[in-house]
Amino acid sequence: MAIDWYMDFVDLGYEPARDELHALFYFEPAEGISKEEAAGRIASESSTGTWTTLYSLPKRMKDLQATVYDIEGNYARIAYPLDLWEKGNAAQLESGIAGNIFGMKALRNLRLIDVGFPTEYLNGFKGPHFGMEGIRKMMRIHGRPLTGAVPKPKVGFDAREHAKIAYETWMGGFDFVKDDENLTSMPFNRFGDRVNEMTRMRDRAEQETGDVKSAFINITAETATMQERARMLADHGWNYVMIDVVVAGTSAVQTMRDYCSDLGLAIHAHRAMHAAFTRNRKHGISMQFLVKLMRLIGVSQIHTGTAVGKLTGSKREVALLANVLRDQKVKAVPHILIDQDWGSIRSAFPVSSGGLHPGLVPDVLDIYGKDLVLLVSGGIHGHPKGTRAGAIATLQAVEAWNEKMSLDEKAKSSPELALALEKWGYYRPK
Ligand code: CAP
Ligand code: MG
Repeated sequence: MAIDWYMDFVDLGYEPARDELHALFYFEPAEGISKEEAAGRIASESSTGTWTTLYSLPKRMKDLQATVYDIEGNYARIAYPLDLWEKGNAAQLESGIAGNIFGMKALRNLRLIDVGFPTEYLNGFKGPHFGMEGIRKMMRIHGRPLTGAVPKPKVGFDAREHAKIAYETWMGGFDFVKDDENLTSMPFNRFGDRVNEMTRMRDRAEQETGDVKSAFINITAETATMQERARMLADHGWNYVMIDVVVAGTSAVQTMRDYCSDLGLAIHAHRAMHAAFTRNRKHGISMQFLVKLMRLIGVSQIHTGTAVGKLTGSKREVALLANVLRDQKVKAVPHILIDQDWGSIRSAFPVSSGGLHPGLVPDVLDIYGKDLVLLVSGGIHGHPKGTRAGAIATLQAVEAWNEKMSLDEKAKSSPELALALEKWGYYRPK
């Protein structure tokens, strides 16, 4: 009498139905477990299976079973019937295809790489409120990257000092000032004080420059407080909030997407903590899946890496993440991306940040092109002539890239860039 039925979830000749959800996994079976059985266990545990055969099984179960339809080396593709997924419930999606399966003893390693969503599933979500075009229109920025900086060090300034640095950043020509991921509301810099000081400085900078100036002010907290903070920002004329989406949680981001949309607020998604599960190439969840989920839920932009800065992510990976966020139809890349037609889901901006300075700007723009939010933080506040000069130097580097001119050439007529190159050259932080 068989005690398990994992192989019932494997059919390598199966042709997935158009309205099924497809998942791509990297997997390594444990000792003594065949690849077919290991893949069958993934499909079973993430759909209608369990560890033992059962006394009785309603017919409906068979229709709801996931099916392993392709195994190529250590890569398995699994098709999931649409009825397994609650419409519009992103957390339930994660519990299914990114839940128990990571802890199965039958696997040494498992990594969820990508998911292909059928149109019927996409229709359960609203996606980004603005899209890249909407953001550009709102900010009156066309034909160039959007630029911003974080006051550095990460935390420790009081609200007035923080806003002063913001003013210098805006006067240097940058569009945005971003809170750091761990700055929320502390005794030395209360959220309300920061909003008031930042509003004062924004109004002054907008008056003096004639440009739209904005900020990604971090509202991360439990959801009711995030709603209160979003309302405060909207009341003070801001057009963005920032949320650390991984630590806030998928359901909180879903709630805030609609709440912010009603207030006309875009969401800047910081991805702090992602590397706890995206970094290990053999186990965890890919950044492709995280950016895809966040575009589906509807953030306006999310960090995707620099390839040349201080945090992980190869050039190829970074460029593919940008495609997942910006393109209408994402092409398949073997073992990395499943093709995805986003239908009516609007686009979102990739955000490149982390260890950047003017000398690295062309490398980043070579990867991303101009549809990007470029954040250079330490790389402007560390400029020999200070924040404003650092922002000017960064924008001179963006100009050089646009003009297809080397930075050394540009520096001959751009003193702020010359000083930045003197200090950092083309150094790539580790
Ligand atoms: C960058 C940053 C961002 C990282 C996040 C920091 O500051 O503010 O949080 O970019 O990484 O705290 O390090 P610097 P990622 O520009 O001074 O490094 O963008 O990869 O999610
Ligand atoms: Mg930061």
